[in-house]
Amino acid sequence: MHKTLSHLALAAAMAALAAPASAQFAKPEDAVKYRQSSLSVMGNHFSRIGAMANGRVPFDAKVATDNAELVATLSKLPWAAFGPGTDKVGNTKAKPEIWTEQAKFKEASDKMMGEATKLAAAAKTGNLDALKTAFGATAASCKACHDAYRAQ
Ligand code: ASC
Repeated sequence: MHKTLSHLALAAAMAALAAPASAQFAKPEDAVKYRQSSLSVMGNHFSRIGAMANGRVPFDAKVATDNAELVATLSKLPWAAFGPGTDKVGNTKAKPEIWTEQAKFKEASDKMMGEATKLAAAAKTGNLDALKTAFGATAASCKACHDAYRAQ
């Protein structure tokens, strides 16, 4: 019995993972809200690291690491919410190029996730110069995507 139940649970979990990303949102508006929210929370934690990198608040490696790990985790979230049919919804600033240049958009998002992972590693070293360098590279990857794919 337990074995059957756990098989069912596993099958359900696998079906959920295999489902197209768009199927995870009841409405296109929900996808837009999700991607805007995850990017907003990510930006909040990123800016706390920026405050240290720019000398506005004292460098604390533990705080920087906690925030950078959140950024690295959050950086994985927005992309599944840029599914088909979510291009002209509500107050989105997403440019049509996201859907016409999917390989390039993926490359840009992969770049940002990679830089965020490096930022967390840099924060952990406790070396402020390493943090500054990695913060700059991560910010550049945010900006590159905004410049190409976000309307003013
Ligand atoms: C931030 C934030 C962004 C990026 C970007 C970098 O702190 O919220 O979107 O940095 O402004 O240019």
